[in-house]
Amino acid sequence: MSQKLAERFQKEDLIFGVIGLGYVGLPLAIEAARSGIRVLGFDVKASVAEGINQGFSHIQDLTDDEIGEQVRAGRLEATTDMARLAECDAISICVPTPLSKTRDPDVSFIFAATEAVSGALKPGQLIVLESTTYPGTTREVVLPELEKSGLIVGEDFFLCFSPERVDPGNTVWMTKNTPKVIGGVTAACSQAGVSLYSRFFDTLVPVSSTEAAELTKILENTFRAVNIGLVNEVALIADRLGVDVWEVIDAAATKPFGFMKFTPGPGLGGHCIPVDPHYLSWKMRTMNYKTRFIDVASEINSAMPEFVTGKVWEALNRAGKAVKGSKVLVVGVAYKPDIDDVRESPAVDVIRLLEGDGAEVVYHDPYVPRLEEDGSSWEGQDLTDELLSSVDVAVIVTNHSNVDHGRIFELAPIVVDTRNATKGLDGGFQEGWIVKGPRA
Ligand code: SAJ
Repeated sequence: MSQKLAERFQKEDLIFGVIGLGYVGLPLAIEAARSGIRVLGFDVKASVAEGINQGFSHIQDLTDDEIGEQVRAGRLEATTDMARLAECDAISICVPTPLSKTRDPDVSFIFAATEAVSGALKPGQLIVLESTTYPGTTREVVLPELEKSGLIVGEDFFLCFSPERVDPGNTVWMTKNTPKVIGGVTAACSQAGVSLYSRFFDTLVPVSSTEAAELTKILENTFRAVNIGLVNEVALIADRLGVDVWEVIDAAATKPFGFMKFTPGPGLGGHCIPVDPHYLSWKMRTMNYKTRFIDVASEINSAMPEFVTGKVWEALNRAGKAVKGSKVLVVGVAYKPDIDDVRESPAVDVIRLLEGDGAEVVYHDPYVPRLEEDGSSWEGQDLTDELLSSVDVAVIVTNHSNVDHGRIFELAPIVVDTRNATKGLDGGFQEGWIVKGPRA
């Protein structure tokens, strides 16, 4: 590593800019600040910037004190003024990479951030893209925009890709102690990235290019989407065979090698796992290659809400009731347990399908007091005895640890359980996902 380069990003008075202060950018900013680096956070939402400057946290994984401590120490300041990017020695871009309405990559947030960086680009700056995206984005979208400044990458400025690996709600693996992959456009870029990031990440994993780093991240999330798709198909198979899929997966998980446990569920939620593989399949379509595993897994995962509502149909039918006019309680609408995020949550699909069949749908989720989606909104209900005895069926979609599923099992007349939350409860019978109600 050239000594000069290392020194540049090891200097005490370095200013580190982070664009995008969400569940990725804000923890990154806090880790850098904790290491003694002065951080300037950038967000397009004034409310986010103001909240941080007042010492408030708007994300679940950070407390107000953790934010306030760095703000009061003068190591963290947030702003919406993108011109201040010129004050930074290094800048990380942590903006969303959603899918467009046509399920194609939407890199508009990356492009907007890159334009702002390009406008303030100065010799010596290190730019790191962290947003999950298709292989080639850093070199094909970010680099050309930055080179409009006339500066040369690897000489005048440095450009890397380093994927985020934030698992919301995970209290074991967090920003600092999760190994961090990083790849530069040139060797000097990688050296610059490693020099800076080694100040606040415990373990760095340098790779040979930005494409290698981009594909590493997509592989990680595609691995999850495909394996979740596999166990969801096993759930469909077990249902047809009259076998308890939870028993089978728990038994398979006793294999001490060569097996990794995934669990079936109501579908795939979150802003990563259902989204990121589509970035790769889109990119490969432009290269006339069909990413079959991704496409099949997506087909199965997105069909799970219909499987769940089919179980509700079946359970009500056994009681001589139609879905139309029935009152259904959806338990848990966040996209996974013990978090408050509802993005891409399969619970919304389940609610819409049941309402489309004429059911009256109410929900309970202690993390989500109010659910809003595409112009519709629902108020969360308290889990009272009156509510539980007033519904025709309760369907457990997300199994938060702080919800008393035993009480739901006891008081609701029919229970459909998509998460094995009622495992081992006596009284009812375990027949697939209809865990309580009249037999077939
Ligand atoms: N899910 C299943 N069965 C499983 C695991 C998950 O149905 O066995 C569902 C969940 O209910 C959820 C969705 O899949 O709806 C995604 O779950 P997730 O556990 O992958 O959680 P995310 O999307 O919040 O975070 C993931 C990270 N999670 C883990 O590694 C456990 C990680 O893959 C990435 O760091 C992160 O996405 C990201 O930001 O890319």
